[in-house]
Amino acid sequence: MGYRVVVVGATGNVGREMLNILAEREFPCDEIAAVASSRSQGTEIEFGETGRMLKVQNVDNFDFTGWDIALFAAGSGPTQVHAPRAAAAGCVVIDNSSLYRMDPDVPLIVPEVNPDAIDGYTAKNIIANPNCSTAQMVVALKPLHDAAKIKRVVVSTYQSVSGAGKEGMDELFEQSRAIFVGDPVEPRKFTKQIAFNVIPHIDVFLDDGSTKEEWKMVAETKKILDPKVKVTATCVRVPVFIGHSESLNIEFENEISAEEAQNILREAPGVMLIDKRENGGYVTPVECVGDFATFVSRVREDSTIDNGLNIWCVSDNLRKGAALNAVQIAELLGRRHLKKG
Ligand code: 11C
Repeated sequence: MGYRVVVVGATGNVGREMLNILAEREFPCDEIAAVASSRSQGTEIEFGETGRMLKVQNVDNFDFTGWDIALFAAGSGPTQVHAPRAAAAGCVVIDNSSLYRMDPDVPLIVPEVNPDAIDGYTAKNIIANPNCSTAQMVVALKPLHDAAKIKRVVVSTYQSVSGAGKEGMDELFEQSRAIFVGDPVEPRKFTKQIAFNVIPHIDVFLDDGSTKEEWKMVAETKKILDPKVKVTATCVRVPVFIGHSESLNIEFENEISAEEAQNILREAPGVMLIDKRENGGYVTPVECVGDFATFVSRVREDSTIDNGLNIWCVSDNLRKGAALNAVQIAELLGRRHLKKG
């Protein structure tokens, strides 16, 4: 016997990946519902590559009673309305929006990092999924933190346009085409030209001059990994369709060599170390698309500080950064709490 699973926001970038990953990982679904806004009602969407077509249902009148798990990829507005409704109906919500992440009664989970925290989900029947740039970073940091205790991380991100949804991907495509044919370039979703450019601005500005994306990396890392770890971030949008990259400078309390770090990362859950120190011996975003792993390359010592390392980290932001992590949370929930069969 399996689960009755709902995907809310099923027609978006992340919702589609949720359906793909549920199918790929053979999540035990007895029944699956694809749910979205009224605009998509009645359209059909494939359940992964199973050939099974799902008719999209309208979230406004979807009854969550009797459903076990709802994976939400609907954005904060609709989530605010429908996630509490689903949770009150007894359906456990796994939410990809930022709405509940810092709520003390809602666990914020990356299964490779803080699986035990999931036990607190019963307070609200809601579990939060972190921001994509945080998720891949904490997967890479966790085994190193366990080995040598991290004091501080300086991270610079190179984030793909799919983090801004399908509109972001369309904008990169259309601007690239416009530049080739000599048409004018008109930024819409992004604040400046994204094609053949980089933009040091993701999400809204905060009073201290940082952006909300940068704040999320700081606050979410503390909640997931360790409140004592200090993080300072600069988040940058780059003209890549899928795959976020990060350069991490890490300062440890205890000594750790690059070779020790490589050996630890080689065995770490969720991490794939590709670090050959030769031309092409590292991973770039185009190579990580469709994969489950957080790839780590360029592990080296930082001789300008005591106990410092630099690493390069790349992952599919729609997968580990969103849909995969949500499905892994559902798997963890099944193993620990919602046992079936
Ligand atoms: C981006 N990281 O790349 C964002 C997208 O809080 O879940 C995800 C925003 C979030 O634009």
